[in-house]
Amino acid sequence: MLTGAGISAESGVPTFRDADGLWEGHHVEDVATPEAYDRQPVVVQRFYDARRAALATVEPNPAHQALGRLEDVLGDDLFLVTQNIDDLHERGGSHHVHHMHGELLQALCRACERRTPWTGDLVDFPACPRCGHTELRPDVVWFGEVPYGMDRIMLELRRADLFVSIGTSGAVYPAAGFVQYAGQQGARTLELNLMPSEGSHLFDEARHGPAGVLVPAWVDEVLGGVQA
Ligand code: BJW
Repeated sequence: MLTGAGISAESGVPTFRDADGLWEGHHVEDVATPEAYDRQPVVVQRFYDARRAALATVEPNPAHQALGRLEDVLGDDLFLVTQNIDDLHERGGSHHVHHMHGELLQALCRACERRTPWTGDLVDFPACPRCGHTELRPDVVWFGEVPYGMDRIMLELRRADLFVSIGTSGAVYPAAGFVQYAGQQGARTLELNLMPSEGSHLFDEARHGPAGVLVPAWVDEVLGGVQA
């Protein structure tokens, strides 16, 4: 299962490419690159500091909670990979979440390359608690960087008998290619999204509407089948 920004939209976390395509006044492509960080580190740190602070003001919605319930029943048979850097899946009851684009609540030291849980700001370039260098950046995957855990993701896509994509535009690779890969390996594919995504035609089935409605209904369907 793959999730994107749309699953957190009803919690009040803005998506990247809906409405005016701006995230707090920035195009994501202008701030989510290593080059942008090298050019304007303060702007990029402020962008992520604002999002980290906003995370404390939002709550998981029924879609996150439904996936938590699904994990309770399916256990290791469910592999949840999210492009989101928020922690709403975890707060919604999921215990095993693969964050392929990193996590907002972690900092990555560019000097020692170690990660540290982080809830405060980074704009003042605090010292890394592990090595003391002032080289902490958000632990997120920018354009041109390699997403986390790709080997594991590809393995799970090969194993899958069902691939479900929730709330993602299909505009960013490699995640946008998962549907084709999983389908070629024999999985049935299902899209749950507010509107048809760029790759909607690649899915065996597509259902369109808000995640907070579609996901709980779909989970009820699956659990009805499992528990019958
Ligand atoms: C709802 C809803 C509701 C709304 N209910 N739905 C040319 C061609 C092909 C590829 C490339 C290319 N040039 C460069 C590339 C590669 C590049 C790329 O894909 N670029 C594109 C612009 C084309 N990709 C990379 O660089 C990646 N790395 C890479 O490829 O490394 C090489 C490699 C790969 C694999 C193995 C080995 C090597 C890295 C990509 C990193 C993306 N990072 C970001 C920022 C992360 C940190 C942060 O959050 O700031 O990740 S960009 C941003 O986009 C973020 C998201 O995770 C990602 C995807 O966005 P998402 O989640 O789909 O959100 P939206 O807003 O686009 O869509 C929301 C959807 O929800 C919409 O469809 C709505 O309708 C829907 N929705 N409300 C249900 N209530």
